[in-house]
Amino acid sequence: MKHASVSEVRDEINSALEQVIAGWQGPRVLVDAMRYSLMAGGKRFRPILVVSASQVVGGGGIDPVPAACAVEMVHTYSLIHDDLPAMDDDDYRRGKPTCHLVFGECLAVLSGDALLTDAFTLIVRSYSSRPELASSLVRELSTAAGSSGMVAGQVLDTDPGAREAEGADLERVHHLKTGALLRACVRMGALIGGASERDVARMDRYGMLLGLAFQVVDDCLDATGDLATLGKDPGSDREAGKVTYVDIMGVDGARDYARSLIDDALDELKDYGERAVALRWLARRVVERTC
Ligand code: GRG
Repeated sequence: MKHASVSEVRDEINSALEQVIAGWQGPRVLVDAMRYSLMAGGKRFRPILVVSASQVVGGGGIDPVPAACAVEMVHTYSLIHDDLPAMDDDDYRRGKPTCHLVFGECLAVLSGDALLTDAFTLIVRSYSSRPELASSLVRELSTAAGSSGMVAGQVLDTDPGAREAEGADLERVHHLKTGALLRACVRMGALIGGASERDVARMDRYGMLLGLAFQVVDDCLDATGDLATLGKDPGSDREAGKVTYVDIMGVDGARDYARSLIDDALDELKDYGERAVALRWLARRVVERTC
């Protein structure tokens, strides 16, 4: 699937996810809950990043799609858990009632657990002929998602006491909560594509800048968007009393900051010519997006 357009990659990810789901053998109600959230219509930004980063460094002949699907499964788990009453208590996600409203809290917790766990099974099975690559991909994804990555960010974001005790500023919280997974996407794609250490380092910096810009724009959308365009309730940050980039810089200032982060991210791609077309497009989408 080298050099396919972004929408072709999205279609390929969606069909691959359907195939993954077809292989699930758990209780029907669990599979239904997992499928409901996974196929609810996300942008597939993270899996597209994995595939696009693999193309930048040559592609290497190894299929990035299973790793891309695994990242989307981890992302979907985090959204299901984030929406629970114990966390953000949200009613809508991806334009549909949240998983716990449809299936109940117990199944929502468990379907998130299963998506997270099955993501690693998918990687290990799909790359079994390349055990070193499989191990590197598991390390990248587990580190990004775990107690020193996304979960750490979620704790700092939801617990002001923990944030204060750790001396964590807003930027640190977002690097962990949103940036770590986006960074892992491009690092995983680069590893699948057979990247040199220098390329991985460039992808890492691109991912870090993109992740921060993504969150800054998310704060703007939370302050200015509506349910119809966002697919989730806006204003949840304000309701939860969270400090956002909009509080610090205003909407225009936050948008300017996001643009400057994206300019820096694009700089990291300047040596890759045509092979980085998709990564450049994705970076621009981060600041242009409305949902
Ligand atoms: C529960 C461990 C745990 C972590 C939750 C993802 C997350 C961490 C919280 C979601 C809340 C939020 C608004 C985070 C900021 C940015 C973000 C991750 C938005 C959702 O991702 P999109 O916009 O969503 O890519 P789609 O639905 O398109 O996949």
